[in-house]
Amino acid sequence: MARGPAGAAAVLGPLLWGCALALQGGMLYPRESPSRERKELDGLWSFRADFSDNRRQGFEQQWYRTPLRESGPTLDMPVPSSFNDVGQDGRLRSFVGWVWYEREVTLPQRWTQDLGTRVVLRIGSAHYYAIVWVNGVHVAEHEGGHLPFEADVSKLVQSGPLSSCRITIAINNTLTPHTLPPGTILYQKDTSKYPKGYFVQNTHFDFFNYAGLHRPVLLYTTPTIYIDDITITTGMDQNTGLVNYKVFVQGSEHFQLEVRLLDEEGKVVAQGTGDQGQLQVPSAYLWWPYLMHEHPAYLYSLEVRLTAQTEAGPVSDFYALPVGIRTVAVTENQFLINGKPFYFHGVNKHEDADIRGKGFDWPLLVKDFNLLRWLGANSFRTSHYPYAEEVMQLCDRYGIVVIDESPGVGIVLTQSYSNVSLQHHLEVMEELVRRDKNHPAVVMWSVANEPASYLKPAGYYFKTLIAHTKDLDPSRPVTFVTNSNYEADLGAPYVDVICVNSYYSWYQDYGHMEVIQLQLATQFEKWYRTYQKPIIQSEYGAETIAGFHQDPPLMFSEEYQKGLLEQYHLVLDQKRKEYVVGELIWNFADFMTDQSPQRAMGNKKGIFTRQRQPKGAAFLLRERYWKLANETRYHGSAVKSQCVGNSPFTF
Ligand code: GCB
Repeated sequence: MARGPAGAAAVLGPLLWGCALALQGGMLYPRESPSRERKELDGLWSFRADFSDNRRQGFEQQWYRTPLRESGPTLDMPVPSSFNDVGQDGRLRSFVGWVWYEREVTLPQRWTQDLGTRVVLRIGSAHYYAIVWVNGVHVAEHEGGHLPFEADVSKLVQSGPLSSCRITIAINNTLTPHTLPPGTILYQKDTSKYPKGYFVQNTHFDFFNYAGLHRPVLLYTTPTIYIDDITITTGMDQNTGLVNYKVFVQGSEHFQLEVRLLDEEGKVVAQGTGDQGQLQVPSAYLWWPYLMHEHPAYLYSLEVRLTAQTEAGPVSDFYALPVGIRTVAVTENQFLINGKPFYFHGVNKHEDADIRGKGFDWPLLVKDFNLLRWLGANSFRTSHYPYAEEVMQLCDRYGIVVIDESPGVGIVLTQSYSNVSLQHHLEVMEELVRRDKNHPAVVMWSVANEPASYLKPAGYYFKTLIAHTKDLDPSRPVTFVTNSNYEADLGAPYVDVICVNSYYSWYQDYGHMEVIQLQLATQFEKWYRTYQKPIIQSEYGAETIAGFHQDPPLMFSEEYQKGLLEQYHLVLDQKRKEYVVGELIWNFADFMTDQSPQRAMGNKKGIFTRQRQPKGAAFLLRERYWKLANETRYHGSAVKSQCVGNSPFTF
């Protein structure tokens, strides 16, 4: 949804944010196929931050009308990347307001001349609010920094003799009580202490509000009659895999659809026609999580072929979607995948690294997955926002199970429970489900992290939000992540799984690891007694500066982190025999936060440093996770004897 931040408007000027459009169309990942081409726009873009007092000079002078360099000095800015840490300008690192990106693109001749080609601009993530122009013409607006959006730019690129186009994107990172995540702008009016017009942005979450074009930007083509969306749900009937499909087509009402399901060897195992149906796969290979089965992450390929007759001749479109056949269910004390108890032994992550901030980076991603597999982690939570689509694809391929979280983090102000906020949150869940619904790796939605769920309006807010998410996707459980310290949790009655964060002997009883076992056992018993739902310890951990050693352990040393984890594990080992179904360490790696006296250059609760080097706790967890994997592995079922999912490990 698009709207202007009430507080920010005074300083940042009356923003253009108007009223929201309802969610339209699909958001299939742009894949190449015989009928679809891609042109990646990653690389250097021209960049300019609007440092004017009201941050509105760019709009007043219409920087989108002519090349950005004509408006004044520009910088080279890599895409994808956050803009904050790549330069040497301290003002840019903490900049709040509008920044401008621009890129000239040369297009293949066919794209500009063939009117049967549809050209789409796709932006993987622009944090937080974005306005897009092509050749000076407004083509899209989007609110929310973690989900993709698109604009059909065919008419613009096909309207003249030009074979190039100019893409301008203005991005505003201002957060308000109604954005997700929320934030506030604080104006300091005491002129004896602050210069005139001084303001800062405050947030209630513990990571740096990096901004910019964080994920790939690209142009892709489809025919003008095209496959717009596909929805898959899967099931099992004895040994027969069931793949229910629904295909949405745009551009015509007269078309034929053929659907084929291929196994990993390219053999057709089922086929159908029409825009919806059920494919039955005898003796199906199931999609199993990493380490749960000797052949995890089996992926079929669903090939959808559209054909239509038009006055100009026949049109065809082709899209291939990876499909994993698996089921998910929740009982009073178990989380079941393919009908077998699944125990989450994994991590919480962040999209975060040196220099690039939250910018997508393949080497970093592959390193992270190699570390996850080394660790024996079978799962992670996308704390605290949706991650890049390429991350989700690797999870499918490697069998890493995902709790897919919305950017609902730091919802603590009463204003953030208003109808305006709720409406936006509902739409974000729609965008998230639309993007990630077909990933077998995604087994649960998390609508928020540690919202102030004890506030009165939280009951209605979460009831509505969770019900809506279940309507959008009845095939997956829904949760939100709570804090063990909350006296009341008005949202918990509506979740399927209790996810609870606690930091015993860290934020309370500092240094006293001897209280952990009692306090953690009390926590689990209290939550289970109240709700009779399976529980995941969704965060626990200790701040640790790599290389700090102290024995007997003191806080911030590697020994303390290990000692604290061990105390948690003693209780987890008892309770996982009853109703605890998972443990996710906080955090996979150190990450950047706002500056504060509590944070020494970011949050250091990683078991790896920000540069992905192990602290002592990584080895401790590795031993534990492999042991858990061997205990909880499912022995049975006839599966294909072939290495899938690139797993380098054998049992
Ligand atoms: C939490 C939050 C997480 C913080 C973590 C911490 O409960 O969910 O975002 O980073 O604690 O380290 O304080």
